[in-house]
Amino acid sequence: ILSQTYGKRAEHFDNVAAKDLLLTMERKKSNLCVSVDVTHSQHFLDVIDAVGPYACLIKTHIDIIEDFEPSLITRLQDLSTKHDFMIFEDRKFADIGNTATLQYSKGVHKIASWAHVTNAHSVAGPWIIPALASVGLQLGRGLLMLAEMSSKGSLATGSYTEATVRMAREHRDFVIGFIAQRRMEGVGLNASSDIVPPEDEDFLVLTPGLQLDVTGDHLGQQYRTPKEVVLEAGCDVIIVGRGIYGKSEHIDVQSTASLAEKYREAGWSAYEERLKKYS
Ligand code: UP6
Repeated sequence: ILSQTYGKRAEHFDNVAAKDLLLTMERKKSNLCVSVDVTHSQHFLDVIDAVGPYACLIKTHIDIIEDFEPSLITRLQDLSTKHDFMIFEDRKFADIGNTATLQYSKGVHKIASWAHVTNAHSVAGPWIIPALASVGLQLGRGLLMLAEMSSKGSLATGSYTEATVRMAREHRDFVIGFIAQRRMEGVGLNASSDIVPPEDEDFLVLTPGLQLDVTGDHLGQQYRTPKEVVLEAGCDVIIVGRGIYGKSEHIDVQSTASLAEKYREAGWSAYEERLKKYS
């Protein structure tokens, strides 16, 4: 996997969202996902418009927007077309299947109708996957399972991570990969696994917890650099939030755009170095 280009790896996936994401990455020369965790619509749109040219994926927490109106989604979709990026709603579904299905398709946000990719915890067991797939698959959506977390003291380690990967392996049509800190192919295989993965098993790994000059925040977040994440740990997509849009309530378009370009460049050159190293 590590010796193959993102474009080539698109052939490993039947899932439409996975293919589209890999092809977008190749086309834009970007493995950067920008996490836009700001709380007002205009600020949200301004950040996305500034970073859009450099990102393959924009990650949202739509439920933190204070002045949310359905028209925000249309404007987000317009920016997605304008800048050629995909949309990932970081909803972290974690409930029983029936409730997760409702949270995914209904309510104010109707996530399934616009988010190409979303994610789920495995804490409630495997049924969350077919539940979300019953809504998302026909819309061409993809799911990431949270196999590990970037925060200090996370319980998603060891046998929890392994069980999560086994769940994903049983639903390759809808699960396209993981939120994790390292590669997950081959994880969780043991005598009790019924499923034998193909030799070229390929899961996308999207990794949060990156900043260039900071090692953490005061609430348990832990940061690594693009080089550590992409070259050394073999992850595919770097997810960067505050490292790009900063702390201010108001956007400085110039510096936001130039930081996005800096992370794009750092992520992409780590990937090119990785291709060289493993080819
Ligand atoms: N996120 C993590 N760690 C995880 C999973 N998700 O940080 O293990 C999400 C957070 C936030 C973003 O919910 O939206 O990634 C990281 O933001 P930051 O770069 O500003 O720390």
